[in-house]
Formats: sequence, structure tokens, C-alpha cells
Amino acid sequence: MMSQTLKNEAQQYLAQYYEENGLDGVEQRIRAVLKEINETGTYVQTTDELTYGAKVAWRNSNRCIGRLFWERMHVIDEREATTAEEIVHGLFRHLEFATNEGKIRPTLTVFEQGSRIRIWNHQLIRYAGYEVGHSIVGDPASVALTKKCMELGWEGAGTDFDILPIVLSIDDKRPEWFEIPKKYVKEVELTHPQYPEFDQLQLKWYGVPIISDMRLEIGGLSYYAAPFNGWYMGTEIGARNLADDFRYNRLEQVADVLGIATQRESTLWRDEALLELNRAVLSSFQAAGVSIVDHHTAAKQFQQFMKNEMDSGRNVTGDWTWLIPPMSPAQTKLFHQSFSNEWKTPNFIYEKAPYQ
Ligand code: HEM
Ligand code: NRG
Repeated sequence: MMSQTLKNEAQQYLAQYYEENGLDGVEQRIRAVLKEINETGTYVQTTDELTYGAKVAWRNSNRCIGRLFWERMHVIDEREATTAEEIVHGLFRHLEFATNEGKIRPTLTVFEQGSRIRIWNHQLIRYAGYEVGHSIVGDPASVALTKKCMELGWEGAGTDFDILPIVLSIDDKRPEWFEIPKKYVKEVELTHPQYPEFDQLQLKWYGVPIISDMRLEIGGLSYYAAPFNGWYMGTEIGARNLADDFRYNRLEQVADVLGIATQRESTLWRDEALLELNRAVLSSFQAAGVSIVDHHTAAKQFQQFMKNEMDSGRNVTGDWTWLIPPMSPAQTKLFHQSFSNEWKTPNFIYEKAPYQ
């Protein structure tokens, strides 16, 4: 970033941080930061500045329906970690702390600023995908990363649910991979509250979604390694990951085991199978004591978030196409609202994967 842009962004964020937290001394802090940029070309944020910035980045995530809880995220400062081993242990600590035996804690771990450290995984925990002949075993969304892992010497068991290793690179050094110890990975086997036949599908999903490939931007600084998590909304698993025809594509099998006839579209068998699959997701997570939210509750929580923001004198930005849930969207208030999709900073930004 150009030094003048960095100065502007730094100044703007510091003003916001001091203002929103009712702190004194903003002029002095800005003077010190400008001097530091003149002398070193960049600056270092305090843990408090960084922590609040990460929370505001969540608040500004236009595509996220879960933002009501933005102030209650745990931020872990791992900027001292430099070697791959130190970083991976920081990631294991994140997994353990965030999972919390199922009572999921929204958490973000931040590593050194800049782009030296890259996490290659899209999420810290995700299933591998293998091309086998003309079909795919596992998660089709993971095929490219899975290939890379295998080139690096990793071997998966070849099931539909192999957890990928964590892949890290530092500078332009060859990436290293680390298998995640089982004790850090909570998974939920899916059963249906009414239909025992559902068990035959042998479906499961992991408990904690931890996005690890987005860049966190705060006050002109970029943190390329800043994985974060909340808990799942049930439809992410039941209406997308397991249902999309370009993902696990399991709707026909769900219909088959539940005895739903699939001959005619107008019976709405897809909708029926989707509903039962989503009931299974929510009830299995609940029975296993793993935090999850249904889309109706999440949409109501989002209305509370909007109210809180308006009461604080801020306007809420959002991306309607992402905010509406993929099941029964018109049954939520969100569907009937519109949002400005203006981009605010601090925020999370997509980055091209290091292996592409
Ligand atoms: C997107 C829910 C926590 C940042 C989403 C989506 C859902 C969601 C349903 C859309 C995902 C999709 O369609 O693929 C939730 C819930 C949370 C939560 C229920 C529980 C606390 C968080 C946290 C952060 C965050 C802690 C960051 C600190 C984002 C971002 C996106 C997103 C950046 C967009 C991702 C993308 O563009 O691929 N969230 N979220 N969310 N959420 Fe949240
Ligand atoms: N749809 C993705 C996860 C995207 C983020 N969702 C959250 N984030 N709930 C999936 O794996 O299905 N979060 O931080 O809680």
C-alpha cells in the first residue's frame, strides 16, 4: 500500500476506534503512528486496536447473517508465531478453544501482518475430494487442494469424509502439511429424529466452520492469516453442502431411504427430501451438544442486529443475495428488505489461493 494511503487508512481507523470506544488520546496515537510509518514504512497495531478491528470487520461482513454477536468474538493474538510449527500450534489452540467441546465460541486468531504466512485451506477443517474416474469421492469443492496435498506427499484414506491436513507456506518456501489430531475435530453423525432409516445414508459433518483463506484488513494493514469461526446455520450443511448437485448431491438418496417417490418434479420430492435432511442436521447437532442455528432464528437475530446498529447511529450494509437463506427465504423478513452493499473497512477480503 502507498505510504499516503496507509497513513489515511490508519488515521481513519484510529479515529473510529477511539470514538466508538470513548477513549482519550487519539491525536497522540495518530502522531505516533504517522511517525512510525515515516520511519519504517508501516506500523504495528496494539492488541486492543487489532481486537476491535477484527470485530468491526465481522460487523462489516455484508454477506453474514450472524453479525448480531460481533462484539462477543474472542480474538487471539498470535503475531509472535513465526515458524510453521508455532503457527500450526496456534491453529490447534484455535480449534480447541473455538470448539469448546461443542459450545462453540466465535473466535479469530491473528498471525503476523502482511502476506508472508499463507494458510492454503479454505477452512481449517474440511473434507477432501478425489476424482475417481468420472465421479468424485468426498467434497467436490476440495478437489484442487486435495491434489496439491497429494503432490506434497499427503495420502487420504479415500472415503467421502477424510479431513484434509492443514497446509501452510511461509514466504516462498515449499508449503508444509500437518495432519490435524483427531482430538481437535468434532464431527456430528447425522440421524433423523423420526426416521431410523436415515442412518443408512451414513452422513456426517464437522462441527466448526473456520474460514482460513480471507485477508483481514484493518487500518490499512493486511493480515493474510487470520482464520475465524462462528457456528453453522443448519442450511449451510443441509441445503447446500450435502444437497447441491455440484457438492455431495445426496437428495435422491435421502428420498430413496425415506421412501419418497422421485418420478415427478411436481410432487415436490426435492423439497420434501431437503426438509427432512435439514431437520436431521439441526436435531443431530443439538443432540450432540454442538452449537448450530436454524435459518428462522438466525434471520430474527439479524433483525436485532439491524436494530442495534440503527440505535448506535450506524447504517447496516448487506448483500441480499447472500443474506437470504437457501430454504424458505420468503418466510424470513430479510427477503422483503433491501440493503446497500457498500463496502466498509475493516473487513474480510477474498484472496487468490496460493496454489492457483
Ligand atoms: C458468511 C452465518 C459468524 C464472517 C456467512 C454465511 C452464513 C453465516 C450463513 C453465508 C455462507 C454461505 O452462504 O456460504 C454465520 C453464523 C455465525 C457467523 C451463524 C455464528 C456466530 C461469523 C464470524 C465471522 C463471519 C465470527 C468473522 C469474524 C462472515 C463472512 C462471510 C460470512 C466474511 C462471507 C464469506 C464469503 O464471502 O465466502 N455467515 N456467521 N461470520 N460470514 Fe458469518
Ligand atoms: N458455507 C460454508 C461456511 C461459510 C461461513 N459460515 C459460517 N461462518 N457460519 C460451509 O462450510 O458450509 N462462521 O464463521 O460461522
